[in-house]
Amino acid sequence: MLITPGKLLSRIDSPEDVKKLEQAELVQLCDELRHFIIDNVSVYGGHFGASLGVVELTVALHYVFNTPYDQLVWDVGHQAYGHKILTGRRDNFHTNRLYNGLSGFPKRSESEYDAFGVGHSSTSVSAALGMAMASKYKNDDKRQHIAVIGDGALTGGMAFEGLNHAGVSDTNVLIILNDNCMSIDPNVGALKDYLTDITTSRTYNRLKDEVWNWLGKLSSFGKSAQDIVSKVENGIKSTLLSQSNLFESLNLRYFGPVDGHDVDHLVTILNDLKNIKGPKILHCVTVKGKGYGPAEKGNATTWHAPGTFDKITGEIHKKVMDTPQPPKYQDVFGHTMVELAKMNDKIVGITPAMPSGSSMNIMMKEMPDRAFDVGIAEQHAVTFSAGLATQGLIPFCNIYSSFMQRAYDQVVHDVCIQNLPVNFCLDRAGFAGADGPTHHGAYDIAYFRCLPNMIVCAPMNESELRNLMYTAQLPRKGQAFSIRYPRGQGVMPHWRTSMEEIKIGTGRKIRGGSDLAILSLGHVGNYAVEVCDLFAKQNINIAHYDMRFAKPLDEKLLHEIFSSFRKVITIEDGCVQGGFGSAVLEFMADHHYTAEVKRLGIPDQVVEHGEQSELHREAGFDQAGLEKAVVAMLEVITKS
Ligand SMILES: Cc1ncc(C[n+]2csc(CCOP(=O)(O)OP(=O)(O)O)c2C)c(N)n1
Repeated sequence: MLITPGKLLSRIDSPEDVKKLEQAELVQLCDELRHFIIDNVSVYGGHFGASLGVVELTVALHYVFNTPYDQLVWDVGHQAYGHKILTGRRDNFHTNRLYNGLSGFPKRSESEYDAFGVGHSSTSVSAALGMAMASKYKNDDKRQHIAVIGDGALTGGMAFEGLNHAGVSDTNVLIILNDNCMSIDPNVGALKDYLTDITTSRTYNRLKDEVWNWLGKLSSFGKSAQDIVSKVENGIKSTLLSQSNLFESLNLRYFGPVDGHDVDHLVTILNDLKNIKGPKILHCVTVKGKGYGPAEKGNATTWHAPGTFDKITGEIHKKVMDTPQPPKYQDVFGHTMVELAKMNDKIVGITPAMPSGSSMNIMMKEMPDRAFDVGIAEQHAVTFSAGLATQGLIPFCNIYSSFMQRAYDQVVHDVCIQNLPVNFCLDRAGFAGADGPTHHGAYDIAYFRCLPNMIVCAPMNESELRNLMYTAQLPRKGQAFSIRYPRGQGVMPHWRTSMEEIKIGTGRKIRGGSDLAILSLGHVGNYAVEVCDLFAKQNINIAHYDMRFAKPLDEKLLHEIFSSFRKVITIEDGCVQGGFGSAVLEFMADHHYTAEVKRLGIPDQVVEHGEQSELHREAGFDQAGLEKAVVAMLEVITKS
């Protein structure tokens, strides 16, 4: 379906074209940009509310700053659709997030306007500061460096590490705080309350308005602008000694709060800020989903990334199925948490800012005292869980596999070295799909498998997930327990099975065979079930083992397998380097087995975005890839 841009937007092929417009025309451009985003996302899906909330900011930034010479860094990047559309990607925008199409996030290889690649949050201040420092080093004091960061992303510790450094850096960095009181779910924590306080503090804002009055005159004051601002600021600082501003305390000049939807005002302010040297922060108040009624009035979490919808009625399209469908793994996690927590009062749940994404919100609703959203703070989530475990509680810390990368040292230093029994549930393990490489959970088997005091497992279906969670809450002496499962649905429509213990480090034989053995880890084992059935019809007998644990390996089962088979295929939805297949090879080497082994998994390269099935196919471990691997091995058998 062809989506036609409005009259002004159709003429915008780059920010140069935005600059050619009269300032008075920007309101219309914003309107057209907003509608273009609504038209596209309603048909093709993607992130939604965040991009609508920064339409005016996006237009004002490209109107005022000289991108790509000036460096514009978006935090997380899910709000950069307007930026993409204004920077030469309008006509390709319908391919956003599709296989071989545009990335849903800024990406350096995609455009020179994407100053820094993103996907994970809270990196923008550090990245922009690095760029600003490089300009300082090169004696380029003309170049501007802008980080746009949301109030949610600001809860991430790394953002504070950046602010802490920026405050003493004497660099030309402008941090724009896009404050809409939302993360994906409502923003949490004391910082959120602080931002609300400074947004609503009358004394503070009255005095700040005086700064703005002065700033209005800046252009005519030319070089003395700096002095004027300093004088007014000093006045404010002494008056507000008892009410000091967090950002100013960190030595950043704080401006705002301003209405982030008044494009005219934003242009004036940004032009003025361009003339003020040094690190500074502009606090913009915006509304997530701005300009689209159902998103503004409805549930902002739903409209963060609603999928496709009817743009007239606001009705979100849902697939209607005739037969009961398997649930999403995340929902099995969420419901099972509540069931287990009712049985065991030591269980608590932790999520870093992903209550809806992980379905921890089910427990948060039923047991608000026992489930915690700690903000976008993976490192804190892990160490907080470690603290809970020292006191005998049983934490289930749910973190997407790719976000867990943030907290690796905490897992090593705070959990494993101290041998604390923390349970990790890694959602979105394997290919994440349309979010692409920043979100693929490719590495966790490899990065956890090498740690002492760490158990690594993956369920093949809903029932196994429940059993593994059940097992993880049983008393044990130390050891972290990591359970990884993919994005999306499992395979069991009737999934509320009774739970039972799975002995740690045991796999199961799903099917016997004689010609070849497939060893699977996790949900991709279901491909193996299909493949074995297929070959059985041709009297080729392939054995299949659902190994369940990458660590500890089921050595008894492996001895059995390598004593019987000369041909083995391992399959996992994780990196082949250092993953489950590698663990099997290590076992073979340690025990002097020889066999031909083919490892299927995520190759040693950056795999881009697309449907999960497309990516499995590309990586060669979907059903067809597995079939191919079997055929290749059996042909060898026939020849020999
Ligand atoms: C390290 C990390 N953890 C979690 C996420 C998932 N995530 C994506 S957007 C988002 C909320 C960001 O909130 P905010 O910065 O306020 O932007 P808004 O969507 O409100 O515009 C979260 C938690 C992420 N991208 N990176």
